[in-house]
Amino acid sequence: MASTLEALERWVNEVAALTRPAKVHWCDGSEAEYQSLLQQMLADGTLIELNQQTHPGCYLHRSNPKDVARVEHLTLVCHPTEEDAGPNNHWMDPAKAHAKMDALFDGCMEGRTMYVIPYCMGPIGSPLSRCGVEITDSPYVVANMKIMTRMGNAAQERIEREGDFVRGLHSTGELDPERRWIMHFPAERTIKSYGSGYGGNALLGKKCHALRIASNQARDEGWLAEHMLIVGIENPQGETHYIAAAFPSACGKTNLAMLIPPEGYRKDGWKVWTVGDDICWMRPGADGCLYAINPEAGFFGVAPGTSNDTNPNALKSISRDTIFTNVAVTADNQPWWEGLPGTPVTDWQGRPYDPANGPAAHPNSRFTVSAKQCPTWSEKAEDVQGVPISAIVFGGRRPSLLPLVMEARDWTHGVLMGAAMGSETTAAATGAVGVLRRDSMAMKPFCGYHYGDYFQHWLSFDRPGAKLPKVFHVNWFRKGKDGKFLWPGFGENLRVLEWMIARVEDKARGLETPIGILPAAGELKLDGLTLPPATLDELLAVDQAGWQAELAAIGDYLDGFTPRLPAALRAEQQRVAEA
Ligand code: GTP
Ligand code: SPV
Ligand code: MN
Repeated sequence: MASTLEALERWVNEVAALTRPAKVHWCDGSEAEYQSLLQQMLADGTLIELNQQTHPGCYLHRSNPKDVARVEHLTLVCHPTEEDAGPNNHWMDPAKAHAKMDALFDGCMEGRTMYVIPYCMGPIGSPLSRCGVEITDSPYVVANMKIMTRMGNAAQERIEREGDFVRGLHSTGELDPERRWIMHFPAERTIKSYGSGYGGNALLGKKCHALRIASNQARDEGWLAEHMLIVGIENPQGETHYIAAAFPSACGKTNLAMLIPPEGYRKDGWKVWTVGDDICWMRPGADGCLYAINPEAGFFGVAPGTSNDTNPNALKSISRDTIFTNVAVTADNQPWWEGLPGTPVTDWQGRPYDPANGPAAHPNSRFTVSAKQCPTWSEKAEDVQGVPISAIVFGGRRPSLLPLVMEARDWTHGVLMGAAMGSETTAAATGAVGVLRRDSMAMKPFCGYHYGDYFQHWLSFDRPGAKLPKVFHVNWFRKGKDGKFLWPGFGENLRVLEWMIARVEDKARGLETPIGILPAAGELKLDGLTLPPATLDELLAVDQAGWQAELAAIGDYLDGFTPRLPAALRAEQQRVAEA
């Protein structure tokens, strides 16, 4: 359709008139284009070559030290009406926000190249996919978008066919935290981001489009855009169940998505398939089941803690053709972070490593890598129909109270479990780390509209003919009195997933408790694991007094979304509190 191309060209021209670049480059997504961007960034110091013998095609980017994470206080959702943004978002009047942003963009690309990146979130041929165009002055952003999305000609052709795309405008600006804003205009399907080059702030296909804007599209069109991994668990009979799990930032999605089964399970023939590690779009199919796609094509994963003990699949994925951001390097120029063997000599800021300066790698240092490099990458990630979801899992960092696993008795109870989620904050966003906060469905920083409406949207999937997944809540992060994690986590988490699958298949009875269904005695398979029985008891205990207080706090939290809080959700909280 010529008219779509015209609309796209008109917008690109408008942006160029405002930002006044020396050159405009339309990205075709080719390998040659990627290589030439790498060369240019190596020449100007944006990228530093890493050891090409041990890490072919791997490069390091050191960001501005004041630009290392998402900035939630500078991230706004500008609905025409403030109410629609909800108490879960920061808001500004759209006209005011546009004026503020356009003043920043005025002439900001002078003397530089403006890149136009057409991209598709999801397989090019999938009806569940959605497209966007990001305009940026950052070659680092272009290179990352090339890895993280289906970018270039194929996406542009789909856009021209479909006639619809999300507009994203980005400039790194001066990287001044005082002149930094990430603005969303859901009604216009538009994003404007200025002053940061960091992942979630700058790779607009990711959180800005695939969650904040897409959550609005999803509500209008009857689907869900979620901060979830998607993993396939294949049993020894060759049957695969797909599980979608929402954990807040830096709380274990990448790790669970790439899990390696414990030895006994491997011997028995269990396999794990990675479909996605951060974002999941799902919608009901004709058979009433929820079908999910991963809109991304790569991983933008947390580096620290990634090791052969915790996540060997991630480590294998990033042994070549990877962009590292804010990691340390060793004497022989290999990337390094806390959790890896070896010794750092240069820290993430390029200084000689000195423990007095803190960790060698930034706690939110990351790798960007094509998903295809993951040894457990699933063919189903390219399936245009998506994968059927058997179970939805919520979880967070909860040092106490929350059991290792519990199952919701029905969908409404499951929505309550998701809405009630809490977690300790992490380095993925600027601000204090380790502070417990509510993070409903792991979407607090990403839900692009009022949480009350969002909870109602979730509840609305429970309708005649629906075959909804079972809903669970997990907690890998319970700590003992010594401050250490009670549960070994990582690969051992498969034991918990196996119980969930047994529940889905009606092969485990479970134990009804006031807070939900827990594994009955003996139902969690622990063979080959040295876990003291007292520890297991602690992990599965229901502390009545603690839960009374928790449920009261959940009630208060939910009341914060009045008058848009669904009455059914408040009633469900009361039901559980009185159970
Ligand atoms: P985002 O990309 O920020 O959305 O994060 P993510 O949810 O994908 O987090 P990721 O899997 O990268 O985990 C981040 C941190 O959690 C790392 O430091 C991991 O080592 C730690 N972690 C992951 N799984 C487990 C687990 O089962 N147990 C424990 N104790 N730590 C875990
Ligand atoms: C997160 O913070 O949840 C991430 C990294 O996955 S970012 O893309 O920066 O949002
Ligand atoms: Mn994330």
